Amino acid sequence: GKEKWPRGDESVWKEGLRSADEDVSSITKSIVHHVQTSLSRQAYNLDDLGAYQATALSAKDNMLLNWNETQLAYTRKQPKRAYYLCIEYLMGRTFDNAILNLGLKDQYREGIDQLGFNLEDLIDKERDAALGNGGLGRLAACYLDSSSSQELPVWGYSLRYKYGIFQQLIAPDGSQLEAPDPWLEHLNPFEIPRYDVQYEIRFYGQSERTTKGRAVWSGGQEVLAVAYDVMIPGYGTKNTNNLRLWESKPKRGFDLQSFNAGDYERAVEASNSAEAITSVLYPNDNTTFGKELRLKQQYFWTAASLADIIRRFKSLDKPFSALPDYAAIQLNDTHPTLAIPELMRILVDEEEVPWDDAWEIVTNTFFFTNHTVLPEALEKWAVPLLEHLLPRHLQIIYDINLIFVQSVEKKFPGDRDRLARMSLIEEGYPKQVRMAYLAIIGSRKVNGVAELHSELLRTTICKDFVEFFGISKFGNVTNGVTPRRWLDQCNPGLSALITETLKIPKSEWLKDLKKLQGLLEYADDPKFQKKWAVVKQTNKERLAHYVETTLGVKINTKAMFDVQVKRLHEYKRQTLNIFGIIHRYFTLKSITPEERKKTNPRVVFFAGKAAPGYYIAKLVIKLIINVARVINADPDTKEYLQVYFLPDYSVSVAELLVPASNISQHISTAGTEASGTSNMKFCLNGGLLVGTVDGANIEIGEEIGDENVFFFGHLTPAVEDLRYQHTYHPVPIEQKCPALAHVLNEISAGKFGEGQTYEPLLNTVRHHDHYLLTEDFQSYIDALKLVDEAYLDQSKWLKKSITTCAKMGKFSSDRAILDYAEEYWSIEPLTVE
Ligand code: 4GP
Repeated sequence: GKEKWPRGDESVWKEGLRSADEDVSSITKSIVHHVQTSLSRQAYNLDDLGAYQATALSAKDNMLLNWNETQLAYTRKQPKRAYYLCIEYLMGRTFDNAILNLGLKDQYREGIDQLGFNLEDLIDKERDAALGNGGLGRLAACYLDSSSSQELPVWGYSLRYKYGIFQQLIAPDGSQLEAPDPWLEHLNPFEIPRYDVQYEIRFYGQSERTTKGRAVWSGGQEVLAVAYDVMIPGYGTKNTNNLRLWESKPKRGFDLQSFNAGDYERAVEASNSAEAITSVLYPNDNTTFGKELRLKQQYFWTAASLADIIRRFKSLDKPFSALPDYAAIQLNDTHPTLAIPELMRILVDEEEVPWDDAWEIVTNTFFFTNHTVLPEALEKWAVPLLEHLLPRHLQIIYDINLIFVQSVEKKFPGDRDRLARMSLIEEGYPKQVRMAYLAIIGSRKVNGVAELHSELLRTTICKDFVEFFGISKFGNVTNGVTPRRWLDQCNPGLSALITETLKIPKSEWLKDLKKLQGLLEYADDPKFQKKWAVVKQTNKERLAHYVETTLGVKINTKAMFDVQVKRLHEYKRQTLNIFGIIHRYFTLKSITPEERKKTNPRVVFFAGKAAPGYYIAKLVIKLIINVARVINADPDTKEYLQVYFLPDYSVSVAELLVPASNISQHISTAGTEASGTSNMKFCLNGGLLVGTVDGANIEIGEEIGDENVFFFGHLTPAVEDLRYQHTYHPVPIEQKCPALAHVLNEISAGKFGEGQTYEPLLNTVRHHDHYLLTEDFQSYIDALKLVDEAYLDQSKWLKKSITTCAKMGKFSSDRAILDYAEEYWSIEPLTVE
């Protein structure tokens, strides 16, 4: 039946409702309105930044209408929802994506033009929301886009860091310097502060056990979590999901007693410590950081998110046993694992649900994805720290562990080693809680992010757990990327060419990426190849323009563009690339000018940040920059080889690099890169791939044909043996790989600046060589030779490029999110009318 209007005169309300802007004139009206009111400025004193803000506010209004309807539909229809808990969301810019998803980009362009501004200039005024380090956070952003676009009821939860990932500056000597990223220093048009949504979060204090496994946790410090909502517009749909970010605030402004006594510093101490929780994103990728403040962040975020989820569930008036029918909670890596003992605490202590029933609910509500097998990334928290900060949670973890270990003992009687291996508590000084194990036993299903990675999980980290729970608990969802941002938005030329060629509306292939296959029939067509090449060339020129304005250098856009952009990490082997470049440089120097003319000119781009405390990674940046300096200045070779390091890599810089690459490098030691997602972005934009047989590279090869990928290097099963050999039967590098030895010796000898500087880096290769550069260098060089040869035949190359793009359908994040929805969360699309 029809619902009763809640208050006042319904028609007056309805008349007052704003309707969506659909034409240019309503858009310009709304922009002018925001200039006049929200910004209180005028045409006389409006600069690009102000114009951007007013325009963004108008786009936000349009998104908000859809957002409101979406939330109302969810509340009314009560579907099962999924909650994606991720400590990082690397969103990048919002405005361009928003008007594209709303289908209003042309209207905005014209309106802005009429107001005397230029759309691209305004787009450039937006600062990236960089609340993430790399792959993990960007994946989360792609998944939110896909959840809205596929009309799935999904919310994200994270923290509203005041400072995102640091700004990277490069000192004259090539060192990385870090500056803060005060991304909120101007108005952020795309967030809605929800002062009405607040929770109190407790830290420290005492936990007194009572009866029936319950306890009372009291005392300590209480901090407020305040919600900020970010709208996530779907493409070609009204569905607009929500990303809720928590900000920490002191519960009481300051300590009045100290204030009155004149001790002002003391008075604001508590308030500072509360605000510190969400002040900064930890700048580490694929590594843990065992600091108390990080643990505080994790608990603050998971506790606030759970309080919010439980409040919403309780409004449905169902028994707690129904929670898994209404909520699936995705633990994205181990960072939110405290949600497991926190939900136990809420159910057992606050809601008086018996322990076993509570555990049944918990283990049907959570799902866990692992994103890396690197040992330095496996989170463990010291027991004394946990006990101090979260005394009740430690008790709960011990109780969970006791029951679990008993059940393992029952299944494998007398197997002491197994019990020690599987225990949530690792012995030692101090004892540590193994968060991945807690996530595994507390979740309904566990998955990795590419076939190889999921298989490695099943046979290594999770092996004992597979034997205990059975294989069906351990699945795979290969990562994906959103084709909206990573093709349509970043490469409008290619998007238009694809639409024109497929002869279907853009919205059709963008939401069903397998449709790209329709391009295959044109892969050999010289006319189509020509158009394809023109788009690539335009993108290369766009990138060259950016490089010229930021670095002040002109680059040869006729050369092959070769790109490696990602976090600096030893396992990702930027070193292999820079050593390969040095090798190429020496080769070019050793041949005659005539022979040089026959070589394939190459411009190599690097970009990426190193964690501020990661000494070797920072040395790699320094080496790249100093090698570039020498090579770029050499008159003998500069036409054939150029190297650039673009500072301050970001989502927005990636949007320029990805469409411009002819070839990109994904060259991690086999078995170390869980998936990789930029490999997908480059291929989707018709760039070819040089890569190891690792992560999602393998599945890309399966889809597009191995003949279209330049694979090289040892395979995963060989890696362990090789490392063993390196440790117990080391062979000097001169013997194992003379070409690489020569490169290292020249660096030591000071060819690229003070050789001594690089010794610690070079020694990681000379001794032990954990990442197997000496093993893979020769086949890497050989693969690059094949690249050069292939590039000489442009028609064949273009065919490869077109085929690659055409067969990338699998790697849409729409496929991935639907996989999670069906196989894991059991949620269904709900179309907002
Ligand atoms: C990354 C993995 O290193 C990368 O291979 C994967 O594509 C990405 O997650 C998304 O699944 N891991 C991290 C991390 O960023 O911090 O562990």
